[in-house]
Amino acid sequence: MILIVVFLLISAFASVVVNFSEDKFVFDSYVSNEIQTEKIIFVSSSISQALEEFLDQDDKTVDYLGEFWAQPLPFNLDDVAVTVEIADQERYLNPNFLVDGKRINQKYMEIFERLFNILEINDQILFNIIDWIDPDDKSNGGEEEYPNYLAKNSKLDTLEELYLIKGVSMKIFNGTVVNGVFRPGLKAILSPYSNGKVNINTASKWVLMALDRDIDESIANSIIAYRQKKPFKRIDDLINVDGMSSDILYRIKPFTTVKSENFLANVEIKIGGREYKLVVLLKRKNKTKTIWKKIY
Ligand SMILES: [Ca+2]
Ligand SMILES: [Ca+2]
Repeated sequence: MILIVVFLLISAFASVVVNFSEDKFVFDSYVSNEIQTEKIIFVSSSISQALEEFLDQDDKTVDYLGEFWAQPLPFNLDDVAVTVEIADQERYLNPNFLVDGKRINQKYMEIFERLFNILEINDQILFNIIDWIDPDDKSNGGEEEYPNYLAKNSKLDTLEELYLIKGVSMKIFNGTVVNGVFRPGLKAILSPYSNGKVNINTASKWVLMALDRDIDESIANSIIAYRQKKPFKRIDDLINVDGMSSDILYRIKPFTTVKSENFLANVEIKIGGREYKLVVLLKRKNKTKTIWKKIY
């Protein structure tokens, strides 16, 4: 199955590579720049189509880190080198779910308060994030003021927007090392693309711990050890994990899943001596569709 998909990816490049030798003497640098641009646009569309096919090959009823889509996929063809890394987004928590219309969603608030507590991030930043998203503005008082711009008062479209929010520093965003131990930042635990249900087969220890007050580090580690042997096919299978109780299970059920729906692919492309970064967001229901793609 993987071979078929790799073949699809490679065949997408074949027509691009054929013309390379002609460029060298026929076109001046401007024209070859234009061609390079066209090539990369063509390659990007081919890759996003190939990614759709790739994810459609996968079992959609359960998603876990041992599956082929979760492994880095590098390949080379003449002077085109591509590395694909896909992350399901349901491994993360979505800050957009903190705000439900004009109100704070209390259930998500509890999860986020625990998360910020675990990561030792000041609670005030959580309120600043809510304020950034919620429709309340300065006219109601209480909104953070920013020197050169206004709070968005709408949902996050990208994670990098968090940088615009008061209190979010590089350390808080990227994580930091405390006493020789890495403490993750917001980028390792949040995503604005998740459907709001955490996939217990792919979520990190910190996200698992945030789900419930009774999931401590040892239970979270046991969940991870369990799924490495055997992925969870149903949420109810969590009851087999040491330390889990039916009470915890009952409480976390509405916020958890065993499969993922949104996938972000980070693709590095080296073509003609240049490097490009392609990011593709894909949504998979019955069929996988590209939601957007960006080239850097
Ligand atoms: Ca799967
Ligand atoms: Ca606001």
